Amino acid sequence: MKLMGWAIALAAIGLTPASLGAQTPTSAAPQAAATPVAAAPADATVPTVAATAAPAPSIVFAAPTPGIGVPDGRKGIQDQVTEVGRTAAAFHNGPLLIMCAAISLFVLLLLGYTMVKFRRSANPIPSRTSHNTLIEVIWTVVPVLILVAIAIPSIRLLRTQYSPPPADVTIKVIGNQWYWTYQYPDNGGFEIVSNILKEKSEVPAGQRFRTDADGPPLLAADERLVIPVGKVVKFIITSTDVIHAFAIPAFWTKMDATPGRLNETWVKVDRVGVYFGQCSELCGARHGYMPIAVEVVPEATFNAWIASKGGTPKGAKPSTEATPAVTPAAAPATAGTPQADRAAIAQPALNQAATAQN
Ligand SMILES: [Cu+2]
Repeated sequence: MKLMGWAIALAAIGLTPASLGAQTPTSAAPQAAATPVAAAPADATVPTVAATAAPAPSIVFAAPTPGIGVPDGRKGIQDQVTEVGRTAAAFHNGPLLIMCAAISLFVLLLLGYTMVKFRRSANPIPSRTSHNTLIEVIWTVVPVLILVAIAIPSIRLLRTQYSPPPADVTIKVIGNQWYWTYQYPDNGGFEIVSNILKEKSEVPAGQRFRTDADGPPLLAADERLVIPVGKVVKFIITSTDVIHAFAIPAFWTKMDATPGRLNETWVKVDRVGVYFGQCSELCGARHGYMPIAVEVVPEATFNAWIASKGGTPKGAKPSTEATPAVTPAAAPATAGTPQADRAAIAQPALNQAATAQN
């Protein structure tokens, strides 16, 4: 009777063996998914000896083209490979520079004229003139007109830059101290971890180091952000720790990566190649060591690369959908967390662990 009493009491508070069994897998699953993700950044910052055992990439990355997408000692803005970049660079190199030079020259000449004409030796009794209505109107109206002339094309350019057309590919860019991760939510949700490539003298024998084919010192990365040529690529940019900035000069792209916030920008690159950028927000001790290397490839190559990372081309049926979801009746506790989401979390973790070894 005593046992019966205990059984009734346990059933009343819902702690029957059956309900305990149902809770266990659901609470354990997020932990299993989260563990590799948490461990990966540590692996990424401290390369392991197994680095050389990583599989070769399925596509051959291009070597940088001197003068394109990479600083080569020239002064001025890098050659632009997006329409927005070309328009902005032309605006900067044309009207803006001409206006700046003209205004600087005018002010310099005016200063020189005033210094000579109104010098003390030539004017023992200084003029007491303090107002001149015409001059005051001119020096108010002319600067306003100059600013309006600059503002109209600038605002048009900003509107183009910050109103993304419908995206062909969406990539989530995440800044971390001090490396980048790139997620491809349209292509199965896999994730790439991109670290700086160290110089030969900085790594133990047998480990991967930077070569000229990877890119210049401080700009070469072990994993490149791969995007298709001629397609609208939307970047959703955020950070896990402090403020970073995702900047690629040849695309005219610079956007802050702010923790807890999603910023958005886009590019449509019309030239195949490799382009380099850097974190452009002072983010800590290794701020100068988190380069961005972007490989722009034809769409077929992009799809092959996606497949090599375990992803699926956009529009294709993701392999994760083949797994039947747990029915709500069998696992009521999972109702708020779809099975597909959990698979999407687990899959980047596997890719992250693999790529972190490079
Ligand atoms: Cu940074």
